[in-house]
Amino acid sequence: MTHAQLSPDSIRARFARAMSTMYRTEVPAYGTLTNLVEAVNAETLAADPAKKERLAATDELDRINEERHGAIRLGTAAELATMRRLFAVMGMVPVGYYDLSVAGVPVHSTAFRPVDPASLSANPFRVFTSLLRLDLIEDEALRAEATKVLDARQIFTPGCLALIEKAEQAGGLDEADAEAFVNEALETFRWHEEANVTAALYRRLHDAHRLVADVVAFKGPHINHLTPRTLDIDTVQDRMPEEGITPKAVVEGPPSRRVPILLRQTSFKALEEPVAFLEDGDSQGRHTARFGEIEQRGLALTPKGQALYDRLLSETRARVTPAADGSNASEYNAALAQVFAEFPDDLETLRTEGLGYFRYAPTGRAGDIDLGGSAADLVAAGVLRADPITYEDFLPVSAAGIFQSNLGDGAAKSYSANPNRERFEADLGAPVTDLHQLYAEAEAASLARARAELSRRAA
Ligand code: OOG
Ligand code: NI
Repeated sequence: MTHAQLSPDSIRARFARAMSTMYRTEVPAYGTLTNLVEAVNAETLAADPAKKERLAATDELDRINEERHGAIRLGTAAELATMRRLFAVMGMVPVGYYDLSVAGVPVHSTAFRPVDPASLSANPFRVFTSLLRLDLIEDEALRAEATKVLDARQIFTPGCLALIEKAEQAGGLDEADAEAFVNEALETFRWHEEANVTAALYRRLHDAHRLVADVVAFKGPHINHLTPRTLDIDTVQDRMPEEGITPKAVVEGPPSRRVPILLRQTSFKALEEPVAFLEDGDSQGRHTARFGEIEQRGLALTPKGQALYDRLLSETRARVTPAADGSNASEYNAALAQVFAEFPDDLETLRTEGLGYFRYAPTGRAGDIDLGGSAADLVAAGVLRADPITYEDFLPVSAAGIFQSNLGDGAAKSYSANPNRERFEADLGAPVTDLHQLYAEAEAASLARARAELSRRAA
């Protein structure tokens, strides 16, 4: 008899918990931050029963305090392709393509995450995964050296590779193998103090771009942050200094609103770490790799809503470009609030104007209604309720802001906008899933279920 297999959802939940435990030891400020976020979440829910009820209705209440996203940066196509297989064992697939070259960061990225609503509510753990683009580095000799170092490293343990293969062949892992897989996979994300290069090469990589040094100089893609989800980012931001944490001056994303949309994020520099380089003598160095971040998630926007968001954000940034040192933060925040006044800020308008995605369910109230009517009619008649679908993805401009604030001031270089999704997908070995399609499907499925239930009751 074969042993029962664990679901990918429960392997992912175990892995997320193991990562969190590891990161707490590696980066103590992360522990402080998660305690603060949990306290503020509890206060927010106590003060706002309607919010609590809505989160319960969309199956998010239980997941909030365990919800995390992390980020890694990879060096080669082969690493990216194997990472895809590793995440697949935990039910995480690549969603979205983010080109960050526009913002002066030589990477392009995707997010590995679960996609179906039940898996998301079980555990939504996601990892923002970037691939270094050495093609954007001008110095040819340096590019060749970096390639040589990257090609020689192996970021996965032999045990991890064997278990990925076993999971692919058997269609899953049993309890003992899942346990071993989580432990082996964790090794890839751990911080390694010993660098893969000499101090001299580190310096040259660093001068080309700090991000190049962060990827090439180390034995593996250390997890560089693990982000808890807060229900009130402004309050957490305000209270962070009391805990000895100094956040970046500007919160990325939309302004503070009655109805949160998309994603708001802020980060702080967590740690400067000692590094042992590959030679005697002047071999001790320091590297800032890891940081902290918090996020608040809101309504997922339709392409129409996203286009409005993109336009208003560009308008804001054309008025005030946030300075890296935070010196014009209040002007930026004022411009953001002013420009975004144009974005409707109540759920009903957001829904009826087709700006956001909603999940439909019967209210339980009977009505003398035409069951073939539109979703809007059924909601207006009081027989269906519409709850906002939460945005599960990332935002390229915000991600660039997070990268830059943690790479240090002056890290931005100018590259011309240079998206290359085809190349990314070839390196990944699979297409990335379109995120709007996922939300549209979730909305349509909820509506179909709700209609079926209404008809059953009417019969
Ligand atoms: C990733 C930065 C982007 C986010 O939440 O948008 C990010 C990185 O620094 O590797 O984490
Ligand atoms: Ni992040």
